Amino acid sequence: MQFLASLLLAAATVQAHYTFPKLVVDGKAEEKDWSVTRMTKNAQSKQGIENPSSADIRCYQSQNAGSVATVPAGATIHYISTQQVNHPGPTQYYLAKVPEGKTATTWDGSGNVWFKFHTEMPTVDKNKQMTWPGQNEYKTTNATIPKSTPDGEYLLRVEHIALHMAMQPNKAQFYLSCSQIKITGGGSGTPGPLVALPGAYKTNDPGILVNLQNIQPSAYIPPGPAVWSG
Ligand SMILES: [Cu+2]
Repeated sequence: MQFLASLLLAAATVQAHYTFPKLVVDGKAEEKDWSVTRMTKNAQSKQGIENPSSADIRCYQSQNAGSVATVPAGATIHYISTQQVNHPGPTQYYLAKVPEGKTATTWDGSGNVWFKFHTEMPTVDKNKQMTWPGQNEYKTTNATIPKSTPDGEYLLRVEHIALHMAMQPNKAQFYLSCSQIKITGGGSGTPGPLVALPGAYKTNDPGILVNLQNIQPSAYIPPGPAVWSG
């Protein structure tokens, strides 16, 4: 019985983590897992990243993907999650434009190239727990690709930051994926501010090292640069 109990406990722990293997654009999901989304190192383990300065914070990838998804500017996107996104914390989305002479299927996303176009603030639920939009769903929350984003190939990055242990340093958990996309029908906006990953996050950022019991929802500060909304 002891053995069974610990097996069940181990299973429950694994259930608490997740990956985002499938991008959905205007309601249409990529054909199969990891076809435009780069397979992540935790595809099996589902473990999050705890060190926000680690190289894995960029895309956490084990390999590039084979294809590139066409995404119209103004499209609504989200990701399918392998498990319930059950931890409190924000979902954020970033884009990085593939430089001249490179392609989305091979580029590594290095440099001051990433801008954030979506983040979220918490509310308090009926149990007086801080909660974020989309918590406990099997998908990430929706975001809109800003209409004025210039055409071209990009890496699209989703992250969910799990904050249930975040009162200790390096115990927030980052769950993320990057997809290879091509934006069409866009505009002449100038996205920014542009940041590097790793680089944009520090262990003691107030949105990463945070005790959710001790703050009001409106006092939460999502980590990273300001949102560019086009
Ligand atoms: Cu978990």
